[in-house]
Amino acid sequence: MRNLSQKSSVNETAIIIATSGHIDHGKTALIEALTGINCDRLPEEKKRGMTIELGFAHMSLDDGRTVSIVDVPGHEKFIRHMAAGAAGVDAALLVIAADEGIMPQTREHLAIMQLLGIHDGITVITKTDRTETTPALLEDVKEFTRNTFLEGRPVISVSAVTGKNLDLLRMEIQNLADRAKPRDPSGDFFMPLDRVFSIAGFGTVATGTVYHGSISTNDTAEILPSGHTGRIRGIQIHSRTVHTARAGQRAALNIAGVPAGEISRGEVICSGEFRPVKRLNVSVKILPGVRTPLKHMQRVHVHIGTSEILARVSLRGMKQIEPGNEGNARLILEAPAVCMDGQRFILRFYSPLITIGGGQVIFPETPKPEEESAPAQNKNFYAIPEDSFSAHKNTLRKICLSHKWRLVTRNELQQESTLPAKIFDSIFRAMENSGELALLPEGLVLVNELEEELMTILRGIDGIITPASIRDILNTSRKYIVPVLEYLDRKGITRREENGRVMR
Ligand SMILES: Nc1nc2c(ncn2[C@@H]2O[C@H](COP(=O)(O)OP(=O)(O)O)[C@@H](O)[C@H]2O)c(=O)[nH]1
Ligand SMILES: [Mg+2]
Repeated sequence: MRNLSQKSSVNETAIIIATSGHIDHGKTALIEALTGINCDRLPEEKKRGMTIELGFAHMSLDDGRTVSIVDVPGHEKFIRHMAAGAAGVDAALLVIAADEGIMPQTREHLAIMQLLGIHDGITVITKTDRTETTPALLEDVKEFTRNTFLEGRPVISVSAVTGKNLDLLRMEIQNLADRAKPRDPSGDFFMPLDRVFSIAGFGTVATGTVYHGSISTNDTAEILPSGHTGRIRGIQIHSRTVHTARAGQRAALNIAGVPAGEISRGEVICSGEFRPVKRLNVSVKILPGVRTPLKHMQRVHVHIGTSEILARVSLRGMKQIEPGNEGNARLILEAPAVCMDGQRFILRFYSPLITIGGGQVIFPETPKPEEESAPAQNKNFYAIPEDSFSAHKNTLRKICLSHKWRLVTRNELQQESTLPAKIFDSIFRAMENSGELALLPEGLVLVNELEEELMTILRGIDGIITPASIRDILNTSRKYIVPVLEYLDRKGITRREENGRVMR
């Protein structure tokens, strides 16, 4: 925040990228080689040659846009910092050292990135001045990234020491920026805090990744859960003073009226009607490699936004969720959280501390009057009582079934349900996450009852399956059958052959 008073226009932020990968694989060195910025700024980091805290850098693309970079620590002890830094970014650089290959935190970081819903990135093989990238390593990487967001994405061998292929990497980062969907800056402002400090003459400064909405100088905002209200005295993006910070940017906010000692990392600065809650309805996925299932009422660490909160997982009727499986659950938090509908989170076992899975907030629950003094209704939370939640699910299921094999589209389903868009989105996503329905190509919706009916029919077909043969059995048209078959191909149930499809 050095030049806080200096006004200048900032170049558009194209994308925020986070590093990921095992300790000592060259993440920080790579970012320094790319940007000239050394992210290990703490004296202890310099002394130990190890990243502990999050580091922040940025680089300019040829077209003038800026790429923000969050450098995360690789050490397993600092996964909480990693999860805080990676949440809310657009893409990942997965760094793997050529001489060591895939290591435990390479796996854990990729799993976390995947669970956080990050959907684009680049695999970077570093230290290739020491060891050439071997065909065996490339094969390992291909196998390791299969069925993840890095499958089919570029793999680039570089050296931070000689600068080899850094131009190629820059080009791929530009491509990444071109592929990224611009974020919508409208709506309420929401930024989890990752650093809070005080600068003499300016006062409190808080930094973070803006998840949603925008904020301008002189706006007031709340910091939750602590409940402070402050005025935005100044905003900087990459050390330049700007008037407004928007979704998809890294911002530093100078906040008047709130002492730095009274707010901390993990809190959210927001406008609108966000409220802290202690119960979260969520969908949960347990990683396939975890040794034990997630049990009902198990105590876990929840990493959401930049916060880490202890919680018990109520599985509502289920005894446990097996590794590789998904289910709906309720998190009973030991401290309040402030989050958005649809926000991703990571779950780690209480002990031993390993990442076991993650999920998505379906909608934060209305605070109970005895728990919170905050108002119950809230336009960001769409708190839907549990019984009407199941009722809405049932309505959607019935509408889908009433159309039989002339499948409804997602839009038609919303219209017929007459549910407001936000509530519909929440319920639809919950049903998608729990496997109660699937969204097919062309926007068609397939509920699992129909899918099961089709599976029975397919199992009865001996040999080649064609759209025409199923169309006649189901009394429908090709228009619906082709997207269904494409979906089954994608799921690995059917496989395309020359004359049609076969069951795998
Ligand atoms: N020879 C060589 N050494 C590297 C390269 N990149 C990083 N290193 C060294 O590897 C060590 C760990 O690098 P660092 O960037 O701190 O790893 P991080 O823990 O992943 O951030 C340091 O001693 C670096 O100087 C590289 O491309 N070539
Ligand atoms: Mg580092």
